[in-house]
Amino acid sequence: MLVKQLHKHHPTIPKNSPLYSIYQKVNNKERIGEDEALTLFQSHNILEVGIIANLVNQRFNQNKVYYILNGHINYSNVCAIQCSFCSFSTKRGDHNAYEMSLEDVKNKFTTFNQDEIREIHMVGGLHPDMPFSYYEDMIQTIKTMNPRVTVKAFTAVEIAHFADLFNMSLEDIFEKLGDKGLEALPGGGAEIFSEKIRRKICPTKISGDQWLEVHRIAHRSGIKSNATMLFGHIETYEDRIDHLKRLRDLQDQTHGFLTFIPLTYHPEHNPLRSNRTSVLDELKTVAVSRIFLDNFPHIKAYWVMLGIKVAQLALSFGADDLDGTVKEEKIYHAAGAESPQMLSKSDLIDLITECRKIPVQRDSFYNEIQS
Ligand code: V47
Ligand code: SF4
Repeated sequence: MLVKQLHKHHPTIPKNSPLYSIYQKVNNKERIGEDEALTLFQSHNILEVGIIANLVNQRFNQNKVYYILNGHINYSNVCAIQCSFCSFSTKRGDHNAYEMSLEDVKNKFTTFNQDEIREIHMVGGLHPDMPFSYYEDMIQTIKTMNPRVTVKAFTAVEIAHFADLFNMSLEDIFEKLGDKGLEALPGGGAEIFSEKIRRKICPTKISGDQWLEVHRIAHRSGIKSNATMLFGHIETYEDRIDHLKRLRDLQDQTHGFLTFIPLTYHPEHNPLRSNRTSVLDELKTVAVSRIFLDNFPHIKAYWVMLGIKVAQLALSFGADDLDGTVKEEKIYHAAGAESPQMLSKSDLIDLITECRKIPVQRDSFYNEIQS
């Protein structure tokens, strides 16, 4: 009887809690401001922050948790710039530098289960001199081999690099890559938009405003995208909130973002700093993102980055998506992620049902796939 009652009524926050007014606001479907986001970040009451995040998540996704059968292809780790948090990039000629030929991409793609796979996540470093046709051909090859697969490829940083290198407008790039079958952009390269922090961690990368501009043009060209935030290094709470605010503002204008993915900084094999942030900070960041980004339908708990157990916990703190099978991801594993190289479909279903949530297989655009 008691259990039944607990399930019927969502948990609430006591009237004397410092978070009560924010709780009420969110409960009334009002948008919270930057000051309120700071109050949430500064709160030590992680459970109350989670209760508020759950209000928003329930509104969007009820008890569903999404997953996708996907694979990663990192076509090259050669990169023209060096970000201080990156353990993946190399300079051409380094002993571990690699470039996949079109044939290599084909072979890699055939290692994925062709009956199951729905999405390829394809990104790489900023390669100094591959021709534009290389990128077009990679997309076309995958689409020709398996038309059911969505190609989600190239971060805004790579797209801006192509514009620069091939002297093309962003519109032109999206038109040409779209013709070959590009359907979505992954959310990488956003890092933290704050100019001050960017100068320290990725001084030669495009600015935050340029990143947003690439996504704006993508959305205008009919290409949906994701957004990320790299946190837990040298940024402040204010920097995180500024980042979320700029994303929320763009989403108000375009509605082209599908999901937001907070990415915890991993410290191994890169020079930025030596330790990683706490699990509490990770959960709080998931929760505050869920509450603040009231125009993003989904928040992804990327299990490769959080680790499986924290990703499961994040499902009680506002996240509704675990990403997917993620076969052979390289960027996080280079930076010390201890998670496995891949999960199977039944692993994902088990992880979600263990949390008493409903597993839903999706495509890249969150259409449900009956399986
Ligand atoms: O932009 C690089 C991050 C991102 C480290 O769109 C690091 O569905 C932590 O964007 N520690 C790429 N993070 C990954 C990414 C992504 C992942 C999963 C799904 C989607 C999606 C996008 O990885 C980079 C950078 O922010 N990164 N090095 C590191 N040491
Ligand atoms: Fe290059 Fe991307 Fe690594 Fe920066 S994060 S060094 S742009 S691969």
